[in-house]
Amino acid sequence: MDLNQLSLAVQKGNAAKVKEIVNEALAQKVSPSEILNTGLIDAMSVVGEKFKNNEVYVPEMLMSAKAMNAGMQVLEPILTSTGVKPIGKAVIGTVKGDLHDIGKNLVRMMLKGAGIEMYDLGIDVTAEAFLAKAKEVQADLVCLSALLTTTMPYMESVVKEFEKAGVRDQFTFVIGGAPVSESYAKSIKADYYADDAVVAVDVAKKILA
Ligand code: B1M
Repeated sequence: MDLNQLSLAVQKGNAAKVKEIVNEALAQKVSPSEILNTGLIDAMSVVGEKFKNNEVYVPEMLMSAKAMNAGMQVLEPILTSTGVKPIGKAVIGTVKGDLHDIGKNLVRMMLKGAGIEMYDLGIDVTAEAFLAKAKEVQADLVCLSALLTTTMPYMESVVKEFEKAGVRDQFTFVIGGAPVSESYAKSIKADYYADDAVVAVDVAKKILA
């Protein structure tokens, strides 16, 4: 199956076509990870590159994001299906000021698939909201996502909020997102950095083992 057609449908923001091709690919036994990586995620990189070069603008990026989400919705039941008993709890969200949620949703789905009970706070999440939810559900992990260099510093505000409340040591922070790095995680005293959703699962399993 030619997943290039899927990538093109995401790039064009054609959600209906994306759904159709993902269903078709699954019926032809193409693996969900190949559909995700080759068809969906790569398309967003192309869109990002075009945006950088002023070949597409915010409305087109938004259409592509909607199309990508349509594809992910089809894959979600497969990615999150797990027969195992929950191994822990995690709160996840995209930090304040940041509206990007595709990567965060992907991390949520994969962690859920790994048997972690997920509490998704969505986008534009304040430090106070992370703290309140983490305490309420007695989370093991607090997972922060940021896609902008301008919102990444807010991750430190979240860690500081937990310090201020005197509960920092009760939670393990995992952070990620395109501009984030291992050294940045260290610099803000987050516990772990995960490069992508697959690494996030490895990291979470290691923590909860
Ligand atoms: Co925006 N955007 N965007 N955007 N957008 C980027 C991020 C950008 C790199 C594009 C570019 O210039 N090439 C650029 C950021 C530049 C920078 O800061 N250095 C950018 C910009 C500038 C902007 C605006 C400022 C544009 C404007 O208004 N002028 C604006 C900001 C809005 C805001 O947030 N306040 C904006 C808006 C948008 C849309 C709303 C239109 C839309 C998002 C819609 C949505 O998410 N529902 C959008 C999109 C779609 C993108 C690109 C094209 C795609 C992002 C994406 O979904 N990638 C993006 C370009 C790019 O990434 N190449 C771009 C696919 C996704 C699977 O990858 O999110 O990286 P990603 O997630 C990965 C890893 O990062 C990691 O795992 C995921 C899976 O492997 N990961 C984690 C993520 N979170 C993690 C958490 C973890 C662990 C791993 O642990 C907890």
